[in-house]
Amino acid sequence: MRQKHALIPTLRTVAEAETASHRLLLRGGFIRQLAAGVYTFLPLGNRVLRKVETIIREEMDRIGAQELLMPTLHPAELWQESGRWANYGPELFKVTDRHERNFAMGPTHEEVVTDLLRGEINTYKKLPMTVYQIQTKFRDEKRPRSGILRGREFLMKDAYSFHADLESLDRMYRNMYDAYVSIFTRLGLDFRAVEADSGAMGGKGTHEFMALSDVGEDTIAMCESCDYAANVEMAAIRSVGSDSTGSVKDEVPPVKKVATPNKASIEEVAGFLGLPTKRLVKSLLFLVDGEPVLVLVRGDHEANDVKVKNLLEGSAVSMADEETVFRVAGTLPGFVGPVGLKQPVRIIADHAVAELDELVVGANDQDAHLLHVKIGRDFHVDEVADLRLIRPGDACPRCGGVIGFRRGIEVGHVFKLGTRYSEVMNARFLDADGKERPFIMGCYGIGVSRVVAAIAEQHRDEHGIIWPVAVAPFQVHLITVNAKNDEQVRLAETLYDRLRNAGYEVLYDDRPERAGVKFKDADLIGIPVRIIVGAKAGEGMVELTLRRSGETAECSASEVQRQLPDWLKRSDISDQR
Ligand code: 9G3
Repeated sequence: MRQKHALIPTLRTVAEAETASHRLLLRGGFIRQLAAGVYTFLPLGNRVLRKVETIIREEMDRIGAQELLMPTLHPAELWQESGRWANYGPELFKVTDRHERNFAMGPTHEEVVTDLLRGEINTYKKLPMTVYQIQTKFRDEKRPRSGILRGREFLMKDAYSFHADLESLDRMYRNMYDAYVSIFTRLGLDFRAVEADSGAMGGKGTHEFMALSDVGEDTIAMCESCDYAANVEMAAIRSVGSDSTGSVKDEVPPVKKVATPNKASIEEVAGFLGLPTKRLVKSLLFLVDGEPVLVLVRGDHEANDVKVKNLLEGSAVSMADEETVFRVAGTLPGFVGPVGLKQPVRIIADHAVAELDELVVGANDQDAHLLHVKIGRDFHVDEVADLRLIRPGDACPRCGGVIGFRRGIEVGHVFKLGTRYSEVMNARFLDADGKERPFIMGCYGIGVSRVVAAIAEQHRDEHGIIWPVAVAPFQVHLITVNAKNDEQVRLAETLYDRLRNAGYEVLYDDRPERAGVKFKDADLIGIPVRIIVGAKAGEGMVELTLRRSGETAECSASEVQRQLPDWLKRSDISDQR
């Protein structure tokens, strides 16, 4: 492509843009915003997007997934069948057609694909079957931000697999998992597959693929010694013994009530009583599907809402409002405790609480706490479980090593759905015994447009993006230092034709701009190998430069073609982490 007539509107500065990738994608002329969370991919951005898609298609086709293209306009009826029309709230874009019929603009396609398969497949002989698409999705995010990292209209590869039994689903899940490892490796991403929570999706078993980045919205608990990695929402706590407290006293003195005048926070009470926070216990009243449940965690720990929800199999889990706290405990949240509640509630305690010899808890009385409380003697615990949030420094649940926190951008997510959709939508097949059974399903997503931003986050310097060769908009950036110098232009034109005829993708900066401007733009655009045609054009000499390392070498124009394969390879090797 010749830059003189190309739509590559580079910018020296951009006003807003809190993340580097957003700033550089705007400045490099890759994207432009149309509305909040809605973006145009300009020619360079589009070329990167298409390369990402090609890599994804190759890996999907390799594992036998069949590509199709489903609509973005979904009849409301399908979403009503699955029960998601009402409960997905404002994030679900809804439109009405000229006949007043309601549609959802698809945020995902479980309903559509399940409807498709229930109409076309009814025998186990046709299973397993996996289909996928690369399609536009719509989600009315409350706060779209960071450019295409979290848009309201974005490109997703979503695959869906249909099985007669769980073993078959497990095989496809493994194949998809491995395909994702290949995809993200080929894309040049530094990523981790982490155990995740399947959330509202139901089903058992799910992994998120996280591109490590400080601008990532998710926090990953990662072990420094083994390859354990989990979304902090899911990270398990190493079992008993890791939280052993001080002396084991056979005799706990009777409960003693102490005044703790307006000391509501754990830190204030601990300070007032001259105790470490780990000797205190937080009593948190949750509402799980409307039922109050008292959760006890150690004062220096945080309750993990996702673990509470998963333990209680509750779909709606929230902290109880003050009115409920008053009704159940008769006091303010800071003084709630498990002893002397106004009404009996289910009490579940984290392992670390169960290991304490005695507890300091709220007295269920304004400005008072109880000392020397003993589980079993002074109150009954219904269940002891892993309910707390993992912390940096905790022991790895798998090997006991040290857990660290990293932030990540979720670029992929694979789920074992089971019959979550096929049951409710009556999508069934006849099994080998002639018995009708609901499809067992899996679903697998990659945020294709988000991946472009994740790559830009991980591959950049202060001058611009540095595209891995596999996704770069072009392989070679050919630049004349002085477009008015005949010798330079002649040599550049010759190289341009020769390289393109050899099958290379070449962006040729033929603009009559000052050299400084052309090099600044080249840094922003980030094409891996640069060929500079300058003063020595008359001698048939050019310069080769790697965008990533800045490595430069003179080379005769006739040698360029032989050298390129090695220079392209060096561009990526210098990036190996
Ligand atoms: C909605 C809206 C937003 C949503 C969903 C539904 C996320 C929704 C989860 C998934 C699960 C998988 C197939 C590809 C991989 C991910 N946001 N999810 O279901 F109505 Cl408004 O999309 N789907």
